[in-house]
Amino acid sequence: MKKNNLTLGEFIIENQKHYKSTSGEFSRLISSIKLAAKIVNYKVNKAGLVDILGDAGDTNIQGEDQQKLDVYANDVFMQTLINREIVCGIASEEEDDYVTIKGKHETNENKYVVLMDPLDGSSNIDVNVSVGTIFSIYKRVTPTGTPVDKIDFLQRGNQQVAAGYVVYGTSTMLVLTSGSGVNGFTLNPAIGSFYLSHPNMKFPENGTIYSINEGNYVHFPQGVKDYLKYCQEEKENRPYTSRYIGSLVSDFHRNMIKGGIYIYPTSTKNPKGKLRLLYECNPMAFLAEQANGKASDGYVRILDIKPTELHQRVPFFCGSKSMVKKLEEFMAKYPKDA
Ligand code: P6P
Repeated sequence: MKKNNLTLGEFIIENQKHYKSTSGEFSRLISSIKLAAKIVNYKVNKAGLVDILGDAGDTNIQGEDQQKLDVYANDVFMQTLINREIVCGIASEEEDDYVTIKGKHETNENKYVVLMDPLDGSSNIDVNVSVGTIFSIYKRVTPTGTPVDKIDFLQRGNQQVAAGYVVYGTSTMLVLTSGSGVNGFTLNPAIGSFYLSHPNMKFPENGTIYSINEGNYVHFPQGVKDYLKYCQEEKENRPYTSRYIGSLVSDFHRNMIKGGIYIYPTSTKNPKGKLRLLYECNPMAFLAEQANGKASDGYVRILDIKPTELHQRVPFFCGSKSMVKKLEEFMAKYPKDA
């Protein structure tokens, strides 16, 4: 069979050896994420047709209005993972605290925890712009059979066993790494299967696209302001192109294919940055590094940051290696809080 006709399921089986899991638990975990993605994809594509738009009348811990699809996507991923009894705990942007999942025997014998942003970029839903799901998978650090603890979720990103995203765009793709490169799978909605369409995805070393909300310019650190001026000057292969969708998964995906950098710095409105370390920055940073890219907070590698809180935020600079390195050079000229 030609490699690029592999379904996601077949790919997982073929690459079982990479998953350091002999019992097939990891394959079943990815399979449950795949199923949830298909269910959410169906709803996202129908959002304009049924009364599912608009606020659910609730707000999440971030104080953000919960769109009905946010709530729906969270429920689907949570239920799919719980029903299959594959993980011992889940943390989600839409849940105030982590959720412990006991097995049949009211114990926590499963060894994986999942952290997720079930529907990132949801403010784009009612303007018909791509949104995405982001997930991060760790092995628990507490012994199996004992209660799950916060330390199972507050692991450094360099401990992830897998990470990925689903982009619900012009086509729906699931992009996945388990530490041996990045592979993209495109959903064939007629069949309901994800097919390997983008094997071994890599960030181009250089890029000419920068993604940032320049509306916050006056609040940016001086190093970021200097970098933006560098991007915009008429010199060498500059000015670069500015592209910002306002959906991390979509901006990241385009930058990985074409080359580019995504920047969400600190600002007075977001003094620690806006993006969450555990279920946005760490999984995207794992994917970026596995695709020969780079991800930092402007000073240190994202994957080396020691988490202290489930919903903590960090500045996020991620994409083509040479572009992130150049931005870090500008940031290094000033004290950290300048
Ligand atoms: P802003 C969506 O809410 C999100 O978390 C990312 O997907 C996106 O890149 C960013 O925030 C957009 O934030 O402040 O530019 O609207």
